[in-house]
Amino acid sequence: MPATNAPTTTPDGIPDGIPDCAAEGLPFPEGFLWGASTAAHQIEGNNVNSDWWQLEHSGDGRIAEPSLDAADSYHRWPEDMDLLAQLGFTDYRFSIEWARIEPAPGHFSRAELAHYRRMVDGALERGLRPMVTLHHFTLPRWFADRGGWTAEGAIDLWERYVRATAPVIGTDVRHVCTINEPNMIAVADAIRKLGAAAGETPTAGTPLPDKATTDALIQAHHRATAVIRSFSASGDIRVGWSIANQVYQPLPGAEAATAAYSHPREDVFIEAARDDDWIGVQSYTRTRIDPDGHPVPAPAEAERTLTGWEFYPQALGHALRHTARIVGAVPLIVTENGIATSDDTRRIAYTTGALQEVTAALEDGLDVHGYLHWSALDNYEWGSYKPTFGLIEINPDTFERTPRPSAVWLGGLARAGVLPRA
Ligand code: IFM
Repeated sequence: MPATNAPTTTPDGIPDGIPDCAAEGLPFPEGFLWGASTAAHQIEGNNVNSDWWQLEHSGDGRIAEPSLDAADSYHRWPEDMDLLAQLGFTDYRFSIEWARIEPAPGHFSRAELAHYRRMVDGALERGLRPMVTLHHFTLPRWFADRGGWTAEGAIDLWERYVRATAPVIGTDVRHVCTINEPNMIAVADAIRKLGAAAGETPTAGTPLPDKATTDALIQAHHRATAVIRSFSASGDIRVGWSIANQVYQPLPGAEAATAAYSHPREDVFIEAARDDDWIGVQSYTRTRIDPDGHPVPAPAEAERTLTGWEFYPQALGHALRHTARIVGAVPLIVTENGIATSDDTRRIAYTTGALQEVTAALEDGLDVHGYLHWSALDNYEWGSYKPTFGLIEINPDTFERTPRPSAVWLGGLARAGVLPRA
């Protein structure tokens, strides 16, 4: 299934200016996942039955721009998968959309389940191993309207949805991510409650996640894990979830304050993964904490990305080691890591630094099973299209896909089967 604009470049023929670190690299461990990630609402378009669509059109000014057609991947997913496979990637993480599958309580769309099953088959046919996320931030409107995760009966309703996804997952999806960044979902709930109470939202650091949402999400994850393991008993499905690692770093004398800051915001979610088959590590930047337990802004001279985050690729090494310390023997997979930039040479520089951290972690004996870059495509960054995270550029008018040099470079590493060393 050739895509017309796919680069045919191999590591031997990479264009000028793209570093080739394959020569001195560390060979991937057997079965290493090498891929890119996306999420349904951010790329599909017209997710009209979701709570996010409702928020985007509420007219209350909280959202800068609506998602509308996004990258039209609902229709163009074959093209996206063609490109990723041709670039050299071996794994593709995408999410399936609860709001499409169950647009009204208890009404499951056979057409949407078939749509997502076609995506799983499409990935497998192209030699891409699918990693399927069941919930990536967006909820069906009806579920949000009845109170979301902490409403009575919410976990049973979630379980009913997870059971309904059995035909999509089958026995041939290897990795299932139950919930993406549950810690950020609990933070968002806390902000919503604060906003409702005080008429405003906090601006500094990571707000304390809502405790009731935290507990509900951990329960939801454990429930989903049991269900998926039961319907895949004859297969080799590995279930986990992905945590947003903010890389809390103590300033001198702030070790205890940092540990206290980190626990409810991150560690409690990592602890909940101790019986999982893998845990997803998602890291972008760092947050330094002072001895009073307050986050300290990055220095004024620090390079910042289009999201305003400090350019700090070393964050991934900290995130992997922090996660491993808490979770124990559970395998680690980097399920997101990347940079919003309009300068693709900075994307390559950032990703090189991050991959060198993965190499160092492996050499130190950490059990890292994969690296999936965020993101495969430019996408809807929760309120704005301005922060471009994509290895593949999207023309917002024509939806034309153009792989950036970083995509060719990263795919080249996949083909060479190596990770760069520092
Ligand atoms: O775009 C998000 C994604 O949905 C979850 N992890 C962080 C990304 C960048 O902000």
